[in-house]
Amino acid sequence: MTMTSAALDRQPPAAPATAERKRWTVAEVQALFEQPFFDLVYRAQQVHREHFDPHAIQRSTLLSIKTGGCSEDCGYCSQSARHDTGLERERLMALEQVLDNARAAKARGATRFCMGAAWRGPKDKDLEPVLKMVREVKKLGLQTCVTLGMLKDGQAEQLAQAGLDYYNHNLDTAPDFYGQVITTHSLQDRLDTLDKVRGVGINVCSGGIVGMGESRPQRAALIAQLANLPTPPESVPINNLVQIPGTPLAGAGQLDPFEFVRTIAAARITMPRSFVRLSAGREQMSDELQALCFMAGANSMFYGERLLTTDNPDADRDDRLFERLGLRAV
Ligand code: SAM
Ligand code: DTB
Ligand code: SF4
Repeated sequence: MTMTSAALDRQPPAAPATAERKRWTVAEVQALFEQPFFDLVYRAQQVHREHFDPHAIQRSTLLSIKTGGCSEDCGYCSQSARHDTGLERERLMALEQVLDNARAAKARGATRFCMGAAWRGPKDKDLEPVLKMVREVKKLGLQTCVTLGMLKDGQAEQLAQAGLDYYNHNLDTAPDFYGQVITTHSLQDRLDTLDKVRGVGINVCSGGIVGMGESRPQRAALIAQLANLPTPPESVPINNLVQIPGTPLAGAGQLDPFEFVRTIAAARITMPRSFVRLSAGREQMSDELQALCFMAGANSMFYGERLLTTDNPDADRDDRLFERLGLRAV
């Protein structure tokens, strides 16, 4: 069967063989961050053009299928039961409502539909209805992604059998900052889940958050650990902290926006074949800042007016931005 060029655009690039791949030290990634801004962005744009069409941006739409009441204490998150954020808890969404959202996302032009649940990890009885959602969303002709927390033995296999395309599970931050943000599970727990996902052949979506009060070396360490995974993630979401009143991280100092662009550039250079996603925080960014992120190698975004519990730019605003920049959705 021959593939159309549109279908080819949607294929994740083949992961490079480990033998050819460079291992990045934190110092090397830090040295990237320390380059003059234009040198860094220029290099990132060169690397980007070697591997991708610089005008093509992948678009995923998010839906929170189970909101709030999470047992974990992630310091940034509106959905932790331990933070008083005023968020109303919701049970697992009914299949038909999920499908209505998926149809609307497809009609708007998204190619991937990401379903997020505020769980430490799914119980086996929780997984069954999610498997059904994956199968039914796929039938609409969308790629599927879920983010359900930590997986137990056997659960990744079930997701693979349902035909899941991507599993999102972020490393979130540097190993030596992790304990200041999250205490109810460890970074190793997260790495174990990524191993399970990789082991069954599901594409890995893993990135992190910046703007949580981490240092530049810690941002470099986050990027280095993602780039040095046995196989780099096919998709790397870079989130700028959305400060949520009632969470421990509300009131963290604002990150210099150029430092956010530097983080995108470092991800692009160290993971040349991965889709780097300009993720949470776009609502608070100017169009000009987003354009710099695309120039620094971001080639994926969340599309649609809602992330999980917070706002994202309206699709109309994004469509106008694409037009002004000569970008096209894939
Ligand atoms: N419970 C699952 C988990 O923790 O993997 C899935 C949902 S969780 C909300 C997915 C990711 O969203 C987190 O790992 C984090 O990187 C990102 N995220 C959550 N809240 C955020 C915020 N306020 N600002 C930026 N990113 C955030
Ligand atoms: C990711 O890295 N970012 C998305 C997705 N993966 C699941 C979530 C962003 C959440 C932002 C805060 C909120 O809307 O609750
Ligand atoms: Fe729960 Fe995920 Fe939020 Fe952590 S990030 S509190 S695991 S929903």
